[in-house]
Amino acid sequence: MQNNHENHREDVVGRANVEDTPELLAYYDDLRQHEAGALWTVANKIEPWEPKSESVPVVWRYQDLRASVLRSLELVTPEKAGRRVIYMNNPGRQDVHAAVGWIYAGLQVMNPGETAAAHRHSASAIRFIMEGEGAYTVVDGHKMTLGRNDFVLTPNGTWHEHAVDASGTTCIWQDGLDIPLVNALEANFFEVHPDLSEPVTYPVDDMTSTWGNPGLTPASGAWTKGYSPMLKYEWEPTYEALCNYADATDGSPYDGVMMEYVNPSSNGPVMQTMGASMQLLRAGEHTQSHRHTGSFLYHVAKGSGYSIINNKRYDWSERDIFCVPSWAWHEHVNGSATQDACLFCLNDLPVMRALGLYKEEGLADNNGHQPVT
Ligand code: GTQ
Repeated sequence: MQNNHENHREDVVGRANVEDTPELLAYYDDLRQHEAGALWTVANKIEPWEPKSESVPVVWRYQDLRASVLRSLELVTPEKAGRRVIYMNNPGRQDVHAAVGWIYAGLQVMNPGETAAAHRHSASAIRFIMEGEGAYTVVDGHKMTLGRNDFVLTPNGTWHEHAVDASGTTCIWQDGLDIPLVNALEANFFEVHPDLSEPVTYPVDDMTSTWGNPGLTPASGAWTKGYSPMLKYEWEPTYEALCNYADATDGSPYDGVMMEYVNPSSNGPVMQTMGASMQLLRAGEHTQSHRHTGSFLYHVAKGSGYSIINNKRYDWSERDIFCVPSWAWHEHVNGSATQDACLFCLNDLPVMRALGLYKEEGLADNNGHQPVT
């Protein structure tokens, strides 16, 4: 695999047009002795290049994974495993456990009455609830009850634990974290809570009640942290907002009717390293193709259809997870002529934007549609 990586580098970058004479080869050997090398042997500065992701498009079908995820209930406990999670591995990536780009994803499962101990780390996380009743997460003393298609943050540095009420049912949710990015930046700290649990010190769901009111912000609510104080975003108001917005707009030719989850104190992304959106594709809608930098992990919250990613068709239905790597052409199709479809998306756009690396272009040819090969 390392070879693949090297080959790939050569395709993207190309070698300079310098011939390997015995004199030069000896010179390269000499440089190696000093832990150095000649730039023109790894990167020419003649040909243009553009991002070529090592990650490949993948659909993780829930129908295929669900039974395996449930099987882990019999094999390990959250006490022993820390977190009972099956992670998603992008087949193009052998260097780290990534679903796409520098984003990690997993499916976590818990039985009623189980708890996963409180811990904290520099990586930031989100959870998107897939099935089950009675799940909750506690973040720095704020307890959040969680239902289907709810989305919850566990931002970097916050103590967080997960559990399912004894009166609930088996719960499965998607985890999404920036672990590969934070590890690549060599900035990850991790620690288990000394008491294995963090007491609940606020009224249940207080942050959603305080910050989740459309067009209103708490008068005494200064918030200076880098992440959204609205730690939980529920499905019902999200879907209602999308339906309202759909009445008022044609939407984007590339994304349909799309809304971003925001930090209500800044209108910026929910966390510094990861952003999230929910988009509605109207019945029969077929968007046009575009591509942009950044890595995108989609979760089908509602409906079914397909996406065309770099000239290949990928079918999806409710609960499937799929990815669009950086700079890949993509267009989405709602497969139903009568029902809308909704795609939740986790991405690293805040990183791309903060570092000045965001770039986007639309497909001009063929009315904006990719040929499927
Ligand atoms: O729930 O805190 O899938 O720390 C991976 C690492 C979940 C979590 C994961 C984690 C968590």
